[in-house]
Amino acid sequence: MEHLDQNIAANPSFEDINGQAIDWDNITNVNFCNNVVYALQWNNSLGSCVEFLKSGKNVAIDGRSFIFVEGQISQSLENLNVGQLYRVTFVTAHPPILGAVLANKEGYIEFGNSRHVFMVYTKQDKHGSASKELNWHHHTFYFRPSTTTETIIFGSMTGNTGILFDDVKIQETILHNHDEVNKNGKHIHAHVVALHQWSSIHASWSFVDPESPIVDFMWAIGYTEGSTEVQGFTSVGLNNFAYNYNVSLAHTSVIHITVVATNAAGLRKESARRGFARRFNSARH
Ligand SMILES: [Ca+2]
Repeated sequence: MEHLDQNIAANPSFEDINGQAIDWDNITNVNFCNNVVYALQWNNSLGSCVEFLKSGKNVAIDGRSFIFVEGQISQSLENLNVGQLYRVTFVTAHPPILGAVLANKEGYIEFGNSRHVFMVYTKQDKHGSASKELNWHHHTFYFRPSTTTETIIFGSMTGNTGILFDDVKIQETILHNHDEVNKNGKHIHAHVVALHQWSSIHASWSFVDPESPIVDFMWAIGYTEGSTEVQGFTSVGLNNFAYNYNVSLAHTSVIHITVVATNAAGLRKESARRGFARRFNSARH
């Protein structure tokens, strides 16, 4: 599986804005939604609140600014290759509501007719209040366009007080059918986000069976090759990717993801991949 370098999202890092940005470094008491702004190339849905945050320090994941969204923003993507697999990666974080105890939040991404919900975990300091420091979560999803023009939407679930987004990448993916790639497990990609007791695991894969079409994928997560202590085998149908936002990892740095493809003839092919549980931000206080 190869991800092409070209990012087809416009203004993907929310650096170009129409309106006034809020200076992160001078935030004392955040009062969002007084003055709604627009990210160039992005549309705000009716009733949504969108704000820009800017910092001279390295607060954004990419560039200097990032976006706060309560409700949803969207962008129309054109000249898509119908039926091809596209990868969407982005980062999210909680907005800084100083002194308040935060709950975990949910956001969603929509592309064409498919919607995926993701979690944004909180990080609390020793006193139980929220930290001003951002804990960016990395997310990965895959989509297959059914027409050459599709709308991509990023949003926060109803009842939430909004989510920060940065660094959107939308890249076309090419699936290869090379035996040597299939043998060494390089056709499974995985990343892990671990934040205190919460973790999420994203995995994607490419299997090609030249003799009989694949009809089902199952994936499992464990601490040794082929094992399932963290997550038992779970079917994801014909999806080339899967995610689990509710994972408890023991204190270990290695996880193994096993994917089983079943073809129309009922034959199964198994492949395992070792992933490293990168602990984003977990050492900071
Ligand atoms: Ca940015």
